[in-house]
Amino acid sequence: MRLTRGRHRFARFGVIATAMVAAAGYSAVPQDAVAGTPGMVLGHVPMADAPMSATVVIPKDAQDKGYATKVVTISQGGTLNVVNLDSQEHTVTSDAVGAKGNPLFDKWVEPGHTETINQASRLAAGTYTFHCTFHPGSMTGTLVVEGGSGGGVHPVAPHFTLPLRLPPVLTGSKLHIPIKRTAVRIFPTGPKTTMWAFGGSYPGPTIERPAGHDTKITFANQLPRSSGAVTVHFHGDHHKWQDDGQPDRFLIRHGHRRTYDLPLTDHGKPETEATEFYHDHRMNLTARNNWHGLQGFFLVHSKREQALRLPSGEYDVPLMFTDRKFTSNNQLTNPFKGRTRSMKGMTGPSAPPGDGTVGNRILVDGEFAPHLDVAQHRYRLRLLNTSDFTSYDFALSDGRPFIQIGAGSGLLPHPTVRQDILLGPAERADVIVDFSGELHKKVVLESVPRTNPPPSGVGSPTASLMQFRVTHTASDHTKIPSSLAAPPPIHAPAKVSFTWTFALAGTASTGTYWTINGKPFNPHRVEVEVPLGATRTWALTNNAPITHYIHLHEEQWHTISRDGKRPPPEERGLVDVWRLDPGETVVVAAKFTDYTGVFMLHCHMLDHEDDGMMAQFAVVKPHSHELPPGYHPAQIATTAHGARMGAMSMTSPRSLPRLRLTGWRRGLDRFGNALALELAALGFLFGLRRYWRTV
Ligand SMILES: [Cu+2]
Repeated sequence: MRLTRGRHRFARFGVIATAMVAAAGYSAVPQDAVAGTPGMVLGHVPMADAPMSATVVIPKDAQDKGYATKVVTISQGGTLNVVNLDSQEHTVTSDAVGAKGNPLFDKWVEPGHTETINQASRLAAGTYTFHCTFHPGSMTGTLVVEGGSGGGVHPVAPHFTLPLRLPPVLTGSKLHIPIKRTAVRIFPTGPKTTMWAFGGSYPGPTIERPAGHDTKITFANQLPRSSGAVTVHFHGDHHKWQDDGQPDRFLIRHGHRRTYDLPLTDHGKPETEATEFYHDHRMNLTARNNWHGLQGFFLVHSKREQALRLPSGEYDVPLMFTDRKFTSNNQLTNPFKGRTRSMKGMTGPSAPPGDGTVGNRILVDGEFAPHLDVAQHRYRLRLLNTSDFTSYDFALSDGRPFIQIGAGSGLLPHPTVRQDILLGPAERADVIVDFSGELHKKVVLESVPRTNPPPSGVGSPTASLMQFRVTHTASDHTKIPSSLAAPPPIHAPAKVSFTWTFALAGTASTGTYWTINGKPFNPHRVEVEVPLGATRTWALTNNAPITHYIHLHEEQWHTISRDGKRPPPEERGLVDVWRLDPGETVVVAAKFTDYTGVFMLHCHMLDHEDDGMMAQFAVVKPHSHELPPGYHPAQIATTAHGARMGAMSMTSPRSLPRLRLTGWRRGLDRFGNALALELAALGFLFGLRRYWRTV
């Protein structure tokens, strides 16, 4: 996207880069694979003539075009510079990493700036691939360091020192989980990392419950007062709107507690089995609160799943992947501090699209580069990406495939064979990996660059994430059935009744910001109402210049089509997050059962969500347009901008042409609306007081 305001220096700190197998990002020169790379002229550069200084040029529209300098050569000890001629920030970040997993060089460069990459001067002779951490799909290049005495900094392959530490498991029907600061062992050496944690662990305890069994979870906010109120969303679950982790209502304030009631049923039947997760959803602060650690697994098990004889127990392993950036003392950096202190108006709805809370270390279940000792047995791995921003394209180092059996909110109808699996923030994939016949082998789970991303589509970093060590034998009574579990049938209307459009609004002169249907998020506004019991077909369209991952709350959703075609096999189960590359449209459907109330949809790249790419729909009693107190329909949006954009973008049958009101009439109209809102807010407060007394 275009960054049209100049004050973004705090908006993007980090870098995605990665812990990589050294060989993936580095080789000693000369090297055939590198010489064969398009644009490389290694053979034409006489070794003795390698320049003492060279510059990587980032051109205008680099996100689409890549670096202007695809290959750059310096003598060992020479100077490497970078010039950014684009209007966005970019980085030059090595794929290869050092002893602690940091990229060997990593330079962030603002629009219009020139920087020197000092770390490049210390490198050993060799060939180093690099990428932009914000655009790893489209921006890649190669640095060749020539000559020298053989000394210098070399890449280090990850040692996978720490054994994988699974979070504690909670299975009770009434759970109590404090939310507090805790010290987490993320790296094998050095201090532990202070995080905000559910239940004192990161990830939080894995909640495992049978579908159809009511579950009450009480969270107590014991974080420092300065952390503010939090709110917990059960991602993928179906429950009352009060228990949905509303961004600015039903909060858990400092020193208080709140009980969430999850019946785990849908229309009187047990919910589908699913790999869900729970995480904070606080308005404008979701990225911050998740970065600090408020994330955990929620696994729902079903009877039909048990009958399938899939790997279970110790052979069912939830794996949460997420990137973070650390200080030299192993503490989380705070990319949000600068934003909230000195960027007033630069966060929240209508903030400029400063996307990219990214890290340079990828954690697996809260550890950097762990290993897991496995048996010669089939394993069910539940892959979940909880990064604020980054996507990963998962693959196994020995080239074996994943057998994907589930996605998002449930099992797939049939297993599907995947060589690699791209998951954006909040996406899940349940896969089976078979380690039989592999005794004493080591297999690395990697992130690989996304194959042929569409123009401006999201890419993925190269990284070694964790290692499986096949250490022992075990008899295996599991199987991979040819049929798994079809999603419950749905009679979706053929006609799309509402379209959600994700885009930028504004102009270069006024500044741009993220929108849904032309408007930034307003927690009081409801875009569309759905009568309880109705089934609706909606379209999700990405008109923005980059990929978004769109999440719909509350129901478990069917994907009807992707770009006019039948969805791919991995989208034929129930899902709740869809990757939308630029220009893509996904048609989805759900039956709205059990609960009236207000629910969200948003981009799950959490900076986008916090910066306004969020909206709400309401489930209402049939033949009623009654919204809970404190909400109003989009038609009476009170800001001039909201009204204008709302009128332009509504495609609901309910949306009426806006009346051209005269000045005094408009004033009266606004006064009326304001009064209605005040009264509604009062009613809401009284309701809330009553509610609080009852809990
Ligand atoms: Cu987004």
